[in-house]
Amino acid sequence: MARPLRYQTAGESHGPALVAIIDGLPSDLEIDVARVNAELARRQGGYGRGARQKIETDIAEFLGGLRQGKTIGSPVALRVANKDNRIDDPTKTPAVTRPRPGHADLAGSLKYLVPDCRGTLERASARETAARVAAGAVARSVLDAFGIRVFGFVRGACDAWCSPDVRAETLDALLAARDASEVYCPDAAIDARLVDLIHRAKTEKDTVGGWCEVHVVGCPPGLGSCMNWDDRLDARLAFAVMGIQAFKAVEIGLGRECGARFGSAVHDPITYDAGRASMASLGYERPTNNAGGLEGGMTNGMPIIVRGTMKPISTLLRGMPSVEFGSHEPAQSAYERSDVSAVAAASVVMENVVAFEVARAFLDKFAGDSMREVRGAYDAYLAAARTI
Ligand code: EPS
Repeated sequence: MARPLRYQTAGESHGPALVAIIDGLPSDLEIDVARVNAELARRQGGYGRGARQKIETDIAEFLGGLRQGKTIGSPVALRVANKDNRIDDPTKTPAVTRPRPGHADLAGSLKYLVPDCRGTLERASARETAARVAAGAVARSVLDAFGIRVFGFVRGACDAWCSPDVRAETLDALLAARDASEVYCPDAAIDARLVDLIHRAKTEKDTVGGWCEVHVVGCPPGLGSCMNWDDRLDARLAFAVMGIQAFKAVEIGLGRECGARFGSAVHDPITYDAGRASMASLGYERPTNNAGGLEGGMTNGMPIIVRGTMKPISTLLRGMPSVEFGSHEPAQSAYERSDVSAVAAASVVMENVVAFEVARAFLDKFAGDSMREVRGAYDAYLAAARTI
């Protein structure tokens, strides 16, 4: 019985570990463990990160679901250990009583009725994204098996942004450029400006956010569904991306710019080129991709394009106006060790949560207990779709 792909995480920032359980993977799927760990290492990087990343070496330890590197059809369990494990030592995790504007501190203390923000911030911390990156990187092995590639990068921040031409043909060069960049931005000129911007924020004891973008290349048409609102893949992607700590907006394709144009300048014309019938588009070509690969909540054979906006980190070295719990007197917000910018890391998180959602939609359409059945369903579908 094929179960829907889903996952859950547990763990606090300074607890013993972060864990993830991934349910619904078919059997006989080879998991690229080296890539899972490479993604975890990438998540720890990027210019502007704080001292925590020098303490940790994030590695996924698989506790269940695999035999000799392949799934057996059972839930996959993994653990990423925290070296900075001090949650039970009150001297090393003192009470936080001056909530930071923008963080979960105030809302969490009011929700859980605790005059110490520590409990909420331990779970709200973006450290949890290590577990989400690992879960996405595991599920991504499904996409690898069908030649579907996922590419995430930093598009920019403030007044510096790039618009790379992402296509199957340009992907390798863009990947190399992104991996050579300190802020995971494939445009060298913008990379330098972003480094300057983050440096300036640091000097001013301030923080900076930015925009991340993810492209999924090689997706067959028909992933997601227009039949039920919660099966629409654009809706699922928005949910997943908005669920990343500090994300405040999600766009698909042209996104909010759609509101500024007439229909003829938004919708992507449809043409047919028999010579490209073996491509993901099955020959249906679109000279533009304003839809971001999704129409009616379903993939249309063009690359999926998702953009997310990350707000600046809410822990400012210089603080922000706040109030002391108990006395209710004005006070500058508390400072906790943090990052000046985590936008590069966020692009890795976004890449992997998007990969997870696409893998989920893929397995919904081509469901099977084993990879052999999934492949059979995929091949049969493509053969049928080519007759349309
Ligand atoms: C993070 C770990 C955290 C923070 C950051 C991201 O570690 P620590 O709190 O021990 O320094 O650096 O978390 C936040 C930005 C936040 O608001 O909590 C990580 O591993 O990504």
